[in-house]
Formats: sequence, structure tokens, C-alpha cells
Amino acid sequence: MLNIVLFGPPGAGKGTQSAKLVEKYNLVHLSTGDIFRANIKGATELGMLAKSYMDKGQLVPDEVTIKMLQSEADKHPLSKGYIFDGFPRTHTQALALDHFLATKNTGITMMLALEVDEEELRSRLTERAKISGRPDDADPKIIQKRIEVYQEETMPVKEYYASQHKYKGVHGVGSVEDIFIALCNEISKEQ
Ligand code: B4P
Repeated sequence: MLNIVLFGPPGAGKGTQSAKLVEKYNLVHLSTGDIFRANIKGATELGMLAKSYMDKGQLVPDEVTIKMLQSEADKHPLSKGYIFDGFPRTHTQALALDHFLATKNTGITMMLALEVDEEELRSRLTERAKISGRPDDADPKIIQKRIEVYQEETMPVKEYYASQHKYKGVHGVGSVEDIFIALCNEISKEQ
């Protein structure tokens, strides 16, 4: 199986690149952000809970996120592999993901990380706010909070995969196509 963690700060282009990668490699796309937003739209109990964190730029609690991710992954038992987009975002989530994949006799192949500077992130999210309708993009203070949460809670996940020699960083500024080619080059080294 090809199991990829697509990693990067808010607005790095995880969603953008995942869409292209799932098509090329025929993988199942699991985006925790997208699943939360679908639940918010459907006004489910999970959606209401997630919204209360997301609107403040905070992470949704691990327990809820992990349970939701596993139940979504279980809906695709015949998959050739997964792209985990925006998950894991904490060390606890990373451990849970390894444990979950081990029960299926598989594991993470690699972490692909989109490396983008803060200035560019702020500009992209502010731009996206004009069309996304996302409350977490609309307020510069919330964008700043998301970047800080990323640095404090999510960055340590990089070390977790780097220590297993699975971290592959890619420069995430440039055209969507050029970044996609760089990601594909990293994947081809593993195949
Ligand atoms: P996510 O939905 O994961 O979203 P994101 O980090 O904001 O964006 P992404 O990196 O996917 O950027 P995109 O491609 O859209 O998270 C939202 C929230 O959900 C989190 O803050 C958290 O509260 C919660 N959450 C999610 N997962 C969680 C977890 N595991 N645990 C706890 N909480 C969790 O790109 C951004 C913009 O840039 C777009 O407008 C795009 O068009 C543009 N863009 C992309 N590539 C570009 C390029 N090369 N050049 C210029 N612009 C580009």
C-alpha cells in the first residue's frame, strides 16, 4: 500500500495537492478538515463540536479526531492506499495512526511536507477568505492563531517521521503544477 501523510502549515496547499495526488495514484483522500466542514454543513453533533474549535483557530480534540478518521478509513477496505491530508496534527494522533495501520498490516510510507513561509501563508488564506466563506480564514487574528498552533502542536509531528527517515520536504511556493511534480518525484523514489 502507498500511505502518504501530506503535511504543512495552514494554507500550504495540502488540499490543493491532495486532489491531484489521489487522481494520479488512485488513493483514498482523507482530509480531516473536509470531514469536519461536511459535518458542520450537515449540522451534526460532531460538526457543532468541531466548529467551536475551528472558528477559534484551535485543533479539534485528539480523541474525537482520531475516532472520526478511523471510521472514515474503515469505509474503504479495498483501497490501494490513503492520503492523510491534515492528519496527524499532534504526536498523539501520529501514534494512533501507526497503531491503526498496524492492525491492517500496513504503515505510513512517507510524510510529504509542503514548506511555505508565513508571509505567503497569510496572503493565501486572506485571499481564500474572499471566496471560501470560512470563518477561520476571515480574521487575521485567527489565521495567526492557526499558524501558532501549527508551530507549537503540529511541528513536533515532523520529528516523529524524520526519526523514521520518512520525512520528505518539498518547497511549496511556485506553480501548483511544479509543486505537484516535485511531490511525484519524491513518491517515485519510494516505489
Ligand atoms: P484544513 O482543512 O486541514 O485546512 P488548511 O490547513 O487551512 O489548508 P490547506 O493546507 O489544505 O490549504 P489549501 O490547499 O486549501 O484545517 C482546517 C481546520 O480544521 C484546522 O485549523 C483545525 O481546526 C481543524 N482540523 C483539521 N484537521 C485536524 C486534526 N487532524 N486535528 C485537529 N483539528 C483538525 O490552500 C490554501 C489556499 O492557497 C487556497 O486558496 C489555494 O487555492 C491556495 N494555493 C494552494 N497552492 C498554491 C500555490 N502553489 N500558489 C498559490 N496559492 C496556492
